[in-house]
Amino acid sequence: MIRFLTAGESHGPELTVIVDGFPAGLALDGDRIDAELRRRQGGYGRGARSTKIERDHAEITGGIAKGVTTGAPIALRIVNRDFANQPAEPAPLTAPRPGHADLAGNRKYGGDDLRAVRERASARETAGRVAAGAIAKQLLEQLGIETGSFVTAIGDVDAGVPPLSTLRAPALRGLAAAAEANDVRTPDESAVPRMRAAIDRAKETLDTIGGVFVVFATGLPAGLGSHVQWDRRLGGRIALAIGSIHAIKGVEIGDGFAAARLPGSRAQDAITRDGASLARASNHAGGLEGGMTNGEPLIVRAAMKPLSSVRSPVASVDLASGTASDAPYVRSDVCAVPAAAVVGEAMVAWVLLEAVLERYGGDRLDLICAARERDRPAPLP
Ligand code: EPS
Repeated sequence: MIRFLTAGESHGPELTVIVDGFPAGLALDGDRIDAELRRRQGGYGRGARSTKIERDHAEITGGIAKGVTTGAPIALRIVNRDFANQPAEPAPLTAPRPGHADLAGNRKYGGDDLRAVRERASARETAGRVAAGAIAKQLLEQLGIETGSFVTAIGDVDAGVPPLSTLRAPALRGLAAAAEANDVRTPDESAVPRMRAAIDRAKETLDTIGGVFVVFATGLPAGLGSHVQWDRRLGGRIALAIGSIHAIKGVEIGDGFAAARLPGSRAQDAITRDGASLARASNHAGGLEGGMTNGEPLIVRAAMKPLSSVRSPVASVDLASGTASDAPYVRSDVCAVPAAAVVGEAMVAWVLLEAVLERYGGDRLDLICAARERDRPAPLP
């Protein structure tokens, strides 16, 4: 069994990540973990904290010998540079901010300073997820599995992207590569200035803005996940992983909500023959059938709400005095959709790694690769 845990507060000394149950034998590239952390920190609309103060670096403090994983828990630390700027005795926060964990977290854990909740609920935690995901990606790559992402909408500005159900692996990878070249992480170059302008407008009007992103994976064997039990179905596991990301309010697999409007006959992916192999005419299913990968690209779409920390006044009630009081504005990003897409990749990579290790064993990379090699469908008669 593989799992990862994160700990640490947004403005505490550091974030801690422990990856437990990771196979032995992978030469882990720390620079590539840091490269993923940098991708998450970027994006147009991010605030000063992420772009100017923090320079995320994952220090590996356990689980590797001579650069290679040993099977022991992998421990990582990511220092919060902003810790040095924190006041020793900050005044308590007592008016909960709507949209955040403040009120529900205080009802749950008590206390007289909402900071205790918000410090851990902060999306800064996703730096730890991206570090764990970067480790997962390095193992998946050994099996030819790649993940990627791109942004398809910022607010009401849509990118021009072909129907996802028509996209094969090379096209998906091409879109992700195009998205990597701009700071809204969209493959449609013509949408970049409009998306940036929408973020500028949100900032000028003291507001925030959400959006939609796609995460995909290619090179997948058929049969990851299982139809036999609800909690082994991969669609549910992917939805959990993406839905657990801060500010995500919707998850779709393949055609998702659009499929609900189609007749059944048009929402299928016909099975065809391509030489000695099987092929699919389309990918409405987003690579999952019956809770398992079917060998086509996995395609997931997620909706991110606009961040709840808006500069304009938002009504609340001060819990200490019981009087009406605007929620305090605490520094925030205007838009974090490009970053959330990177987090989405990490979470999808993580779930796929879990499923791969369930199928091919989890102790040693060489044995996992050999088991994957044996798992090739026989040529058609
Ligand atoms: C966040 C609020 C902001 C974001 C932060 C998440 O932090 P601060 O209040 O310190 O400016 O910048 O995100 C990050 C620092 C990060 O690395 O993602 C929040 O409330 O969730």
